[in-house]
This record gives sequence, structure tokens and C-alpha cells, in this order.
Amino acid sequence: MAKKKIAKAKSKVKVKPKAKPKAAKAKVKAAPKKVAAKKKTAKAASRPVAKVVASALPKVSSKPWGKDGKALDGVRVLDFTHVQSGPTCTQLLAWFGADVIKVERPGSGDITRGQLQDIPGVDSLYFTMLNHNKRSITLDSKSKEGMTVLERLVKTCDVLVENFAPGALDRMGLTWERIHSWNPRMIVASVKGFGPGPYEDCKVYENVAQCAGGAASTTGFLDGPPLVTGAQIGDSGTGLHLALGIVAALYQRKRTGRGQRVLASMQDGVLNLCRVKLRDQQRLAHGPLKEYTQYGQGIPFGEATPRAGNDSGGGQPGVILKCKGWETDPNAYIYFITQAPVWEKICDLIGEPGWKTHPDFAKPPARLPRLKQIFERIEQWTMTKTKFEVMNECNALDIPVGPILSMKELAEEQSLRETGTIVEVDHPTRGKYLSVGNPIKLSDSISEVERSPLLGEHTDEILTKVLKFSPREVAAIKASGATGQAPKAQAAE
Ligand code: CAO
Repeated sequence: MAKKKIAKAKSKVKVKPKAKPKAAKAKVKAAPKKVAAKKKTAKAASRPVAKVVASALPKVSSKPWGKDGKALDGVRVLDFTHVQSGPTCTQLLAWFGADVIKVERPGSGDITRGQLQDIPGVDSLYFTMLNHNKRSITLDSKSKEGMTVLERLVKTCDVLVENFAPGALDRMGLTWERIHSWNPRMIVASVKGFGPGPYEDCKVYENVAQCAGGAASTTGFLDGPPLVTGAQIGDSGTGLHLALGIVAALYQRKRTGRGQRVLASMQDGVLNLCRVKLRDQQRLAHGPLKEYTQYGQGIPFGEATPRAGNDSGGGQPGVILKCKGWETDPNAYIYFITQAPVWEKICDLIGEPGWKTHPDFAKPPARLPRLKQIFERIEQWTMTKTKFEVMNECNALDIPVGPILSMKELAEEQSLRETGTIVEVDHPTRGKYLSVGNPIKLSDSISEVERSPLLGEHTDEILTKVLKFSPREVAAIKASGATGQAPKAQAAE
């Protein structure tokens, strides 16, 4: 963790401009080498035999790491997503090497292009930060010609990802049966607000999912209302879940040859992330949750998992404590965990060596009713140091602590620039901006962050190079208005 703030840190990560159209990627993978069955000689039979599994894997690549293509090379995605949940998923697939073709409504496109705009007439950061490494085609899916193009896209792609309101894809005419009849290998992946049940027809946004998935009822302080969290666990969290489902379906398709439907509901995704709270719900049946602060305060538990303030979900007492400068800096705080194995080191660090053997403090159960007193004493110590000083001193002793980092500090954090987690991207109409790069690092499939496409920027190249429509057919499609008025790719640069 950087101790100093570095004002204008430059990313070392190469950010490629999306200058040239991508060539259609070969979908044919290297055929597995046939292993000729050899007769065992008497000598060979006498040796211990490493079991050779007849696998479909090609021979081990001898190319340097990161130089043998990308994990999802050859996978083409029909990206019918909008807002945040779906685009998070397809952006990840694109970073792993999939060719992602985003289908957008002519004229307006993904609604986020115009939402929370900081620069008039320029694609918003909301859009640019969720749609890297994709190509954009504008298409009115409700027109006859638009559907002709969609049919060919379905036949050409491996995965269709969508997060329309329930039933919208069917109303468009793209039922599972129809898609499957056009392309039985197609994986159709959807984000919906709820899974099958009483709420399945509801439209759902981030905070609705946080509330319906159990996050809000368990977030906040005991004496306050439920709270939503800044982490977009409903949208981006569900996009992550969906991406994993898609990759698993692609893997299964290698064996079965057929596609399948993948559903990630936002309620399910949030609940999955709140797993420990359902754990606590069941523990309540067997007595109070002793690691919760309210236990030490003598406050009785109700029927449901309560809001636990800043208590740690892992059962080790933890709180957020003030550090030097807290009076003026809203983020001069640190998360401090009194983890049992390092208790003695904590006692020495804060100047209370007597607590190591004192019967009121030496063992975790004795400490539980005294946590308020303990943390007040630790805070007296943390308030004499900056959060980074606390971090350094505690980490040297394996005491887990977490500095409360602001978005400003994260944006300026040099180590995050160096790993490509924070990247600077250049955009033809916006100029340079910061984004979060691929948070998942593969050693043999290195992500390069390419800027998001302008609306309909790749309409022509997709119609001609990917879908192989003839010039006459392209002219007819365009004349019908199905693709709207798309800007030329060159004009974008
Ligand atoms: N051409 C023509 N029509 C198009 C089109 C295109 N290229 N792309 C979309 N449309 C149409 C859809 O077919 C739909 O038409 P109908 O209502 O007539 O069937 C219409 O646009 C609106 O789609 P929508 O209902 O998905 O969009 P919305 O803004 O009304 O709702 C949202 C947005 C997010 C609430 C809803 O899509 C939803 O619940 N999605 C599932 C859950 C989800 O992902 N939520 C997270 C959103 S991020 O916070």
C-alpha cells in the first residue's frame, strides 16, 4: 500500500485505442492430436505407469506466457445488454478475449450513454467504464430487416447475453425455441431481477436487488434504518455471476455440443453474497450471536439476523477506529480486528502488556463483554497515527487492519496503476479518463483495456465482415432504417 499520495500517476499498462476493426476471429480450434495406442512392451509394463487420460487437450504451448492468444479467443458474443449488470458481464468476457458485439437501439443506444453525463454530448463515464473492448452495431430489433440481421448474428455468435425486462426478448420474437432452432449451440444468458416466483415479472435496479437479496436488512447500525452499500453487488455482482455461468456453459458445450440457458437473478446474486448472514440467521436458533457488538452491550436479539454495524462477518471482533486527522478528513479511519491469534501483539503495540494475562482480557470469551472498552483503548493509540502508519505497524506484526481508502486515494494509488486495476483510457470525444481494468488476472491471457465504442461505430464492418451481407443487402438494410444513422468509424478517431 502506498504511503504517499502520488498525484499524477501514469499507468504503465498499455491501453490500446480502438483504431482498427477487429478481424473476425477464427472459430476453429486446433484439433486435438490423436494419440496412437501403443502396445505395451514387457519393459514398459514393468515400470510404474503414470495414468494417461485420453483428453481433448492440445499439446502444451511453447509460446511465452501471454503470447498464445486470450482465454476466450474464438468466442463471439451477441451483447444485448444495457445499464450495468449485463454490460459488466460482457465487458469481462471481452477482456478475456471474446469478440463482443453490442447491439444498440438506433439513435439512442444503451440508455447509460446519456445518463449522468459530465460533458454535454459525450458518452457518459457510466457507459464508457462498462463497455470497454466491445464493438457497437445499431439495430432496430423490432423491424423486419433488423430481425434479419439479428438472425444472422444469432447464427454467427456463441453466446447471447441480455438483461431486458422480463419477457422483452420474447416480445421481440427471440424466444429460446427460435434462437435454439437457428443455432442449437447458442448459449442464452440472462440477468433478471428475480428468478421464477411471485416477483419474476418485476423490473429491478441495483438498490431493489440489495433490499430484496438480504443486503439492506443486514447493513447499517442496529438503531438505524436498513442501508444500501456503495458496492454494486446487485448489478456488477450479478454480472460476475452470469459471466461464470457463461464460461461454465461454454465448457459444457465442448462435451455436449449444445447451448443452454443461463440465468442469474439479481436477488439470487445478492443473497449469495450475503451467505454469512443466512448462516447467522440459523445460528440464532441456538442462542445469541456472541461476536456481534450488541451481545456485549446486553441488547437482546430478535427473530432475524440484525444489522451489525461494522462488526466483522468472520466472527472476529472488528470496528472502524479514528486515526490522526479524523477531525477534518472524513476517511482518516482504519478497520481494526482484534483477531485472537495476534491478541498479545496488539496488547504490546497499544501499551497494555498487562492485558495479555489479565483474566478480563486474556481469552476471547472474557473480552466479548468488554469490547467497547478495548476498542476505545486501541483508538487512543490509532488516533496518534495516520491510517497508513497504523497499517504499516500492524502489518509488520500480522495484525489485520484496513485503511479506509477514498476513491481519490484509490485513483492515485500507484500499485493499482501498475497492475492494470486502475487504467487511464483515451477516448476520441471525451479525452483521457480513469477506469477500473480487469480485476481478474490471468497469467496467460493478459487483458488490454480498449475504449468503449461510439454508438453504431462498427455497424458497417459487422454487417459486411462478420455477417457477410453483400453490398446490395447492406444498402437495403440501411435504406430500411433498421440501422439508423451510424457515424463512420474513421470520424470517431
Ligand atoms: N431495438 C428495438 N427495441 C429495443 C432495442 C432495439 N435495439 N433494444 C431494446 N428494445 C426494447 C425492448 O424490446 C423493450 O421493448 P418492449 O417493452 O416493448 O418489449 C424496450 O426496449 C425496453 O426494454 P426494457 O424493458 O428492458 O428497458 P427498461 O428501460 O424499461 O427497463 C430495466 C430497464 C433495467 C429495469 C429492465 O431492463 C430490467 O428489469 N432488466 C433486468 C434486470 C436488470 O438487469 N437490472 C439491472 C439494471 S442496471 O441497474
